[in-house]
Amino acid sequence: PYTREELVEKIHTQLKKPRFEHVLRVEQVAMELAKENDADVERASIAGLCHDYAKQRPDADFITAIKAYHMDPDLLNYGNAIWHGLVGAELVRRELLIDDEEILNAIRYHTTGAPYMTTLEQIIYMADYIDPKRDFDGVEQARQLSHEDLPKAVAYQTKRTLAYLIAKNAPVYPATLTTYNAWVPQYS
Ligand code: DGI
Ligand code: FE
Ligand code: FE
Ligand code: FE
Repeated sequence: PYTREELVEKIHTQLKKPRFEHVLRVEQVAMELAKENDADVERASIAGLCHDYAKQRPDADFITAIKAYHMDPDLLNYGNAIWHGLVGAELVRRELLIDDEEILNAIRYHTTGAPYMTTLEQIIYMADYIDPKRDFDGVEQARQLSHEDLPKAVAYQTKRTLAYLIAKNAPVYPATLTTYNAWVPQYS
């Protein structure tokens, strides 16, 4: 496996400066949340670093991967926002040689969430959302909940994201709705 330094170097070649710096901040937040929740800090570091690895890949790379790895063809109806996590995890597996399924799932589900998420998966989902440089209505509440009650924070983000997509008339990926149903009624 690659060391952290080797991963950072590889990720650096894939991302422009603002996105690379986002990834380093998400790593730090993820490590903090891991300490607070007795999760594996090293896995939180790796997943935080790798979560947006594929964010700046051309669409053609994702389309090729969806076909080559026989992924759900419905993915082809979406775009980078959905692909960089769900399909990006396959690129991370092959290009960064990461085979830890929990790290791969944390990357896979960091945008849409999933009906069942381990503590590490919840941590990456939230760390991405509360990146200290993010500034949007509700981010302070999301930060507070993330440090107090992780499942409540997951429910909060899921509800806010769905409301935001609907307000924009954006297409909602079905897994995003499944995440809503699994988390919002139970943890809000
Ligand atoms: O990659 P980041 O910008 O750090 O963050 P992210 O991977 O959480 O991506 C967030 C974007 O993805 C945000 O603009 C909302 C969008 N998104 C989340 N769920 C869906 C979605 N976009 C569509 N079209 N459909 C979804 O279900
Ligand atoms: Fe992302
Ligand atoms: Fe996110
Ligand atoms: Fe991100």
